[in-house]
Amino acid sequence: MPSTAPLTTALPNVDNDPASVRVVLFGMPDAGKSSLLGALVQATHTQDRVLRGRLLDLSNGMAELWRRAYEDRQRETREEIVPYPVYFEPYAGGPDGTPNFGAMVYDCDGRIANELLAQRQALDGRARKGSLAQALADADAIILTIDASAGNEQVDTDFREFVRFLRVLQAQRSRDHAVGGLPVFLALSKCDRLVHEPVPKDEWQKRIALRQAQVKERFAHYLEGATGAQATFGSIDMRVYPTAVKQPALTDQPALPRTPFGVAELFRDCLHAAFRFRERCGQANSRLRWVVGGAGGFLAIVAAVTALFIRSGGPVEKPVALAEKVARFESRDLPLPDRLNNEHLQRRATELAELRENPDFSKLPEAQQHFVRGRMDELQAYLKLREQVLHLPAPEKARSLEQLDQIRNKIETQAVIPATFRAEWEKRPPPAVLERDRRLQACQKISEGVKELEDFFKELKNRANKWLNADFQSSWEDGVNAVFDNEQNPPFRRSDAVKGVAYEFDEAKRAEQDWLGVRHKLIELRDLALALGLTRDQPGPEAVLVMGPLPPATSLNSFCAARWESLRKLYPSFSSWSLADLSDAPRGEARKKLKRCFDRLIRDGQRLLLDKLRELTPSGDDSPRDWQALAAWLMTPPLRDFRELLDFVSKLLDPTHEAPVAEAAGFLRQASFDIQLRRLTVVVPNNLPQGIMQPGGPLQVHWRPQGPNAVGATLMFRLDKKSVVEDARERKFTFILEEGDGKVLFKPGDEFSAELPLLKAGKEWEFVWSHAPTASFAFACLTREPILRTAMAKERGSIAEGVTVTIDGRFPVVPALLPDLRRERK
Ligand SMILES: Nc1nc2c(ncn2[C@@H]2O[C@H](COP(=O)(O)OP(=O)(O)OP(=O)(O)O)[C@@H](O)[C@H]2O)c(=O)[nH]1
Ligand SMILES: [Mg+2]
Repeated sequence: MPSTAPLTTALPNVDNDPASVRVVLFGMPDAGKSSLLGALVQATHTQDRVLRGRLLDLSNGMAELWRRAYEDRQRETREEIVPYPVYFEPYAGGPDGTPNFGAMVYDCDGRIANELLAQRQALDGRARKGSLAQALADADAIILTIDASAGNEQVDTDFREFVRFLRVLQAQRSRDHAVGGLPVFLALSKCDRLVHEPVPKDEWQKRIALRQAQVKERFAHYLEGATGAQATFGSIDMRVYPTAVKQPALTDQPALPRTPFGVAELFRDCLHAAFRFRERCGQANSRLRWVVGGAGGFLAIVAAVTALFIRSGGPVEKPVALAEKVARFESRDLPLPDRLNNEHLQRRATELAELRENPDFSKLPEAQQHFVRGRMDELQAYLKLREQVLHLPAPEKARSLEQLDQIRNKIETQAVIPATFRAEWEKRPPPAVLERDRRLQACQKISEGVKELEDFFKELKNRANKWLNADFQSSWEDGVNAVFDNEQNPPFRRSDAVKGVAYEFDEAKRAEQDWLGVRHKLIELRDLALALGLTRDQPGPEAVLVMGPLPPATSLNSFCAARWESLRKLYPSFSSWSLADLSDAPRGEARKKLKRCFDRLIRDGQRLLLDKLRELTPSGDDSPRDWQALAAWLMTPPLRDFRELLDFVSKLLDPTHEAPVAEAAGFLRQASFDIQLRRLTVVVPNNLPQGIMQPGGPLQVHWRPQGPNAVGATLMFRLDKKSVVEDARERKFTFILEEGDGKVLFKPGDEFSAELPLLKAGKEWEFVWSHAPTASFAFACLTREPILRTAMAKERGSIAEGVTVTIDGRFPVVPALLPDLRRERK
C-alpha cells in the first residue's frame, strides 16, 4: 500500500535544507516508536483528513516499518538513529496557513535512548555527529513515547527518567542561551492493549481517558518531585496523545485491524509545532536552543522558566544566599546509613536538585560545589541501586533452582554496588544494600534448602522401599513406623521464613512426589499386614482379618459386622488394598493369611447354611425345595455383613472371583444344569496304600432322573491308551466318550454316579464316585475323591486320596459355600 503520491511542487532536499524541521521519536526500548512511524504511513493513506494534509515518505523508507507494524513482526531498531525524510503539504484553508515544508523524522534505538536517560551518555553540545544526542540537540520537536499498556511501575520509572532527561535539557539550555519553547509531545502508545477482551467502544474510550489522566498526574508528580518547586517551572498544561497502530476488537464496531488510532492527530500537531518552533529559531544563531516548554499549547512551561535560564549569563556575583543554603543542608545532613534511609530520600533529592540547579551554583566555592555534587551522585547511585534491587524478582518468587540461579545472577550483575561507594556502603549499609545482601543470602539458603529436601525425601523413599520388599519379621513394624516418625522431622518446616519456600521448588516437589508414591504403598502394606496379623507374634484387635472359631452365642453375621466396623475404622483406605501391588515376598505371606481367613469364613458359612437347612428339614436327605429356600435366604438383609466381608476377602485374594454368596445363591436357585461330558481325565497318585492301579475297563457315568417314567442314561468312556502319561508321582488316564453327545440335563434331585474298574496283580478293584456333598446336586460327586474298593466284595472301601477327575465338556462350578451333608455332625 505505501506509495508516493504525485507532488504538486518540486521537493527540497530535506537533508540539507535549513528550513526543514527535525522531529525525534524518543523513548525506551519496545515503547512502540518504530510502529508509530509504520502507523503514520497507514494514516497518510486512510486518514489524510485528520492529518489535514498530505505526507510524502520521500525515501519510501517508512514503508518497511508499515509492513512490520501490520504483519506483526516489528523488530528492535538497531541503528542509533534512522532518519526518514518526509514532505508535508497541509491542505489549503488550514487555520494557521502553514505552507508546505520538509521534515526529517528520526527513529532511534531505545537502548541508546535509555543510556541517555540514565546519563550514561553525555547529552551536550559535544555530541557526536550522527548520534542520537546530536539529533536531540538539533530537534525542533520531540515525541516521547510511553507504552500505555505497561504496568504502573514501568510507567513510573519511565517518567522519572524522562523528567530527569528534560531537566538536563534545561540545564543545557541555561548554558547556551537558546530559544525557549521546544515542543515536546507525549505519545501514549499501544492503547489497543488497554482492553484484553472485546468491549464496547465507549468502554475502551473510558479506559484511555483514565490512563491519560493517570499519566498526566504522574508526570506532574515527577516534575514537581524532581525540582521541589513547581513554581520554578510554572504550570504545565500537558496534553497526552493516546495512540495505537490499530483498534482493538470492539463489541459494537466492525474489526479495524489496520486503522491507526490517534497517530494522525499526533503527527499533525507535532509537525505544525515543529514548524512554528523552527520559525521562532530562525533568527537565533545558536543551534542549541533548549528549553522544555509549552509548545502548540500542549506542553507549556511558563515563560518565567525561560527567562530564568536565559538570565543566567550575567556577571559573576557572590551567591551568598545559596552558600548559606548549602551550609545549612550540610549541617543537617545525617551520616550513613541514615541519610539514605527511605524517609529522607524524597526530601534530600528535592533539596539537592534545588541547590544544584540554582543559576548561581557555579559561583559557589569549589568545596561546596564538590559537596553538593558528591551528595547528588551518591543519592542518584543509591536510588538507581534501590530501584534495581526492588525491580528484580525476589528469590522467593523462583520455583526452580535454575530460576533461582538466574535471579542471583541478575542481582550480582544488574544491581551492582557502584565501586565509588562500595567500601562506605558495605561498612554502613543503607536499606537497599541490606536488602540486596538479604536477597543474595536468601538465594544461597533456599538453594541449600532445596538440596536438603531432595536428600530428605530420597532417604525416606529408600528406607520405605527397603520395607516394601522385606519379609515380615518382628522388627518390620517398628522399622516402618520409624520411617513415618522420620517424616515428621524434616530439615526445616514449610513455615520457615527463609527456607520454607524451597518446598515449592520443582526439584523438591518432584522428590516429594516420589516419596509420597512410595509412602502410599507402604501405608497400604502396613495396614494390610496389621489386618492380617503378619507383623506381630500376638495379633490383637488390629488383626481384623485373622479369624478364629466363632465365639459362642454369636451369629456369623454380627461377627462379620463387627469386623467390618473395625476394618473401616482402623483402615480407612482398605477398599484400595490389592495384593497385585506388593512385591513377591510380602505378597506370598499375605496371600497365605488371606486364604486362611477366606477358608474360615467359607467353613462358617457352610455351617450357617447347614443350620438353616436343619431348621427347614430337621433330619434326613436334603430336597431341592430346601435349597431354593436357602438361596433366597442367603441374599436377605440379615446376612449382609457376612456377604460383604466374604466378598471383600475373596476379591482381595483374586479380583476375578465371583462374589461367593451370590454365586452360591445363583447355583442353588438353578432348576436344571446343562452338563456335557466329552472326555474325562483321571489322575491317580502312585502312592495309594493299595498300590499302583491300572484301569481294567471303560469308565461309566450313570444318570437317573427322578420320576416314574424318566429315562436315564449310562455314558461309556473308553481309555485312550495313547494318551496315558506316567511319571514318578502319578498316572494320568484319559477316557473318551464312546458314543452319543454326552449331554445330560440334570435336575436337582437326580441320581448321578460313576465307576472305573481297576486291575492290580490280576485282582479286580474299582473307583466309585457316588459321594456328592448333597443329595440334590449328585453330579458334584465327580469333583470329590472316589471310593476305592475291591470289585466283588462290595465292602465300603476307603477314600482314594489324591484322585481327581478333570472334565472336558460342560460342567457346573460347585460353589465353595455348598455344605457337605455327608460330613454333617449332629
Ligand atoms: N498491540 C500493539 N502493539 C504495538 C503497538 N505499537 C507497537 N507494538 C508492539 O510493541 C513492540 C515494540 O514496538 P516497536 O515499534 O519495535 O518499539 P520501538 O520503540 O521501536 O523499540 P526499539 O526499536 O527496540 O527501541 C512490537 O512487538 C510491536 O508490534 C500498538 O499500537 N499496538
Ligand atoms: Mg524501533
